[in-house]
Amino acid sequence: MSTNRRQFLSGAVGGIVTAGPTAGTRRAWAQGASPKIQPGKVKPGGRDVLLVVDVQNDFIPGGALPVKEGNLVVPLVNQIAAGFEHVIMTQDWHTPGHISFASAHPGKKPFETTKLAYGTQVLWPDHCVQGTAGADFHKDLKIPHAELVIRKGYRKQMDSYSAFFEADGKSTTGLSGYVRDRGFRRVFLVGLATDFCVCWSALDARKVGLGALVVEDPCRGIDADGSLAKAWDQMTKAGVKRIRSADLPV
Ligand code: VGL
Ligand code: ZN
Repeated sequence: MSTNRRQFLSGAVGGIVTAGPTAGTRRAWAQGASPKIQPGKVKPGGRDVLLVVDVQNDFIPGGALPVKEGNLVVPLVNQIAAGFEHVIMTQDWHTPGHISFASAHPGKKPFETTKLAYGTQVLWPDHCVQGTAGADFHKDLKIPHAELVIRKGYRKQMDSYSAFFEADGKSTTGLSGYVRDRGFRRVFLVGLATDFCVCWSALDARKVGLGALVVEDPCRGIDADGSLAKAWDQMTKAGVKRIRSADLPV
């Protein structure tokens, strides 16, 4: 992709606030308040796509790698998805004995880390094993018009938090090509977990020149060792917008 197209695309996010700030709002910003997007002012259109990240049984309380309150995102995700013409869902999809599992590393426990060829890997409980009930989408997730389900983390020797690139930052899932071919310009992200798969996907969306907006309330984080605050920091620095469902016309 050319630099010009990248610049154009990254500028696209700037167009979401339709009303200009009032003098009072500008004063508040000058005093350090972050610019708030007006309720209902972000209007998804034909060049926007909603990425529903890993709303799978293993990430729900009771699952193998439960995300606190993960179940609470489901009704909101359904509601938001209904307002999008285009939806892509992701599914964490590991081989048995996957390299990201603590059980594959003798002496290691879940949430410890290890060094692998592609960098530091957090080690997880066995989760989202291909074809198991834990890898299924939550039974109440209802997005019949989703156009693509992208599976990731299926290479035994490499993890993939991001829906775009695997943990080496180079191996592609094919999603950036799909998004380009479909002409999408902005990706809205919801799902689990904020600080891992949502964050890494949002950062990679920016890397391939897309606008990226994380809708905060239909997300929940794992927050292992400060990972949630770090994730928001990284996302903000990369130009990922943080919005709430109330900013959408749903
Ligand atoms: C995820 C840890 C391991 C996620 C997936 O969906 O955020 N986190 N695998
Ligand atoms: Zn995983």
